[in-house]
Amino acid sequence: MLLVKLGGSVITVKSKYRTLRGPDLSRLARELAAGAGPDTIVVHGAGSYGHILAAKHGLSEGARDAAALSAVAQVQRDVRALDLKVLDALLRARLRPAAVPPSLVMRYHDGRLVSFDVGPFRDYLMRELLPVSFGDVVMDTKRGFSIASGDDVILELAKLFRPDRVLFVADVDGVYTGDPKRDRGATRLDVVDASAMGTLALPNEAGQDVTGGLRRKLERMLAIAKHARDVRIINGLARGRLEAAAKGQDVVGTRVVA
Ligand code: IP8
Repeated sequence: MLLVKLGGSVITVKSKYRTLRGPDLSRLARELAAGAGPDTIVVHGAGSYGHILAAKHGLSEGARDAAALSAVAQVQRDVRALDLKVLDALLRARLRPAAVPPSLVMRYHDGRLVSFDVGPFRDYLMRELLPVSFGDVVMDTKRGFSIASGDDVILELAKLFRPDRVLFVADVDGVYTGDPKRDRGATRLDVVDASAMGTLALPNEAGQDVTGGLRRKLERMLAIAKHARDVRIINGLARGRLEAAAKGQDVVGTRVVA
């Protein structure tokens, strides 16, 4: 099995509210159609369809007042709007996507996942459809609502399906010793493991990313690597890489090993 996370930074312009990177999304969908086998699940991030409003209203801490509850409704609607764009792109690429919204299959308590219904994923796969899930606002039995990252969905799927390969499609070539967008001396690492984490100059602060900065994301990937044979971060803006990686080829990127 192949799990693919299309990062929010590669399918949207993360700093501009509800702005799609349409041509990149269409190309990535075509690359998936060319490279991925039938046993594949796609999960996408929320990008600017989720993080900007969720950060503004502090939704990762829950939602109780009227303004926050209105933001829950708006963000749920916005991430679905993005999901429809992803479904459209996959359909144009002649795949058979079927949406599995986390708000219907995941439940949290005080910010922690307490239940995950894998049934719809399994049922669509059995019927030869391509399950597509995404970062979402989900119900939380203590805080009202919580944010489920697409990475959290991937972690649960990895535990249950033990995939051969998990591909995190990002807007950079992999994990660097520093910030590759600012520090020209930053070098890419071929492999990252738990021991390397301590030596990396990773920012702890997440900015507008309500599901954590790079450190938090890498921690999740390390957890995912315990349940998958091969976990990699690759650059989705580099033409052809997703297709090659989906075919099992060894492309430029960073492997995450448990
Ligand atoms: O972009 C975040 O999901 P992610 C979900 O996969 C929301 O971390 C609603 C901000």
